[in-house]
Amino acid sequence: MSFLRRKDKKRKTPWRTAESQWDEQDAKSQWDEQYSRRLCAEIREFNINIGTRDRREMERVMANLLVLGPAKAGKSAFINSVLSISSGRRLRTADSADYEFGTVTTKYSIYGGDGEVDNIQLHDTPGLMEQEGQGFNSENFIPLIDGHIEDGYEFQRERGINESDPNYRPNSTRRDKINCVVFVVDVSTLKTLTDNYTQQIRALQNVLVDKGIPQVLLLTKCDKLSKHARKNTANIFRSKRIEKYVKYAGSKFGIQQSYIHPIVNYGENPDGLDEKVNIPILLALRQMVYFAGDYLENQVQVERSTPENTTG
Ligand SMILES: Nc1nc2c(ncn2[C@@H]2O[C@H](COP(=O)(O)OP(=O)(O)OP(=O)(O)O)[C@@H](O)[C@H]2O)c(=O)[nH]1
Ligand SMILES: [Mg+2]
Repeated sequence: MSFLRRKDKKRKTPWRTAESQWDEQDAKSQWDEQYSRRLCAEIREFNINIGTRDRREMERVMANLLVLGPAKAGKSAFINSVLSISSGRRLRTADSADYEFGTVTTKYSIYGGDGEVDNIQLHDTPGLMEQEGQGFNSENFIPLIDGHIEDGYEFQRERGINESDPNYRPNSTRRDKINCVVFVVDVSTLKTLTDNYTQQIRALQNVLVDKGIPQVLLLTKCDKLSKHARKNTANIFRSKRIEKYVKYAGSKFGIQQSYIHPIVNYGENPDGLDEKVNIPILLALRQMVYFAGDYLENQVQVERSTPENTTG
């Protein structure tokens, strides 16, 4: 892994290109407010066909994004960043802090649904932790993605949710279910992330593969890894070190590189918004919404062919 320690050099052209994830327009766009607005509009206006091939019936995607990852990875900070971009001002709705022990988030909380991008819901969870019985309880994973857990559920260390819990939702609908999972990893800890975490994440990924639910990976705190990204977030796709870490994360988690998004979250200082910070976050969010839409469109077709399976 010595390549991960090499000096951070800046490329003349971005390493992410139109061939890998970006469209032609992305590759040509100036990183300005107009581009940030265009990305918001593409996210907000993304439609899927819930009719048939012959009688199309378009519906706006409501993306239900489940955010998972190690404690302190920046999950809640990502949610606050998205909510801030959507509302046009800095918000700190989800609890996010530099907390030495345990996980700051202890409850399952659902955010979103208004502002510039009003078609996404972000589902915040407690962080994964090394010790069993702490943080995210993986027994809750399947009930969560199947939409059986209501907003506000306090995670229990010793047991997963069961049907007698007040936050248990017996009959979930398509609107309650998760349609894309977002794994969040702090890029500055990627190299030292223990096998315990990698295995926990891999186990969750296997469930998603079985269910056909799409997943993406966010690499947060790129400002800590690259001085170029720290100086100007627009350099995130020009930093050779970040490029290498994206490749490394791809092999560590078995995820295609174009599904891995390096970002810098808005931090604890209350400064305003900056489109150079917004753009990598919006590029990631756009892919999540597209993936959620593809999955939903597919689900609608499956439900149509088996009408008795509309609830779960
Ligand atoms: N420099 C930097 N700090 C970040 C970034 N993202 C998050 N942080 C900081 O990292 C710390 C942890 O962030 P949280 O958002 O609370 O992390 P979390 O994954 O929600 O943590 P738990 O809820 O405890 O699992 C906070 O102090 C954040 O301000 C980033 O991109 N860059
Ligand atoms: Mg949190």
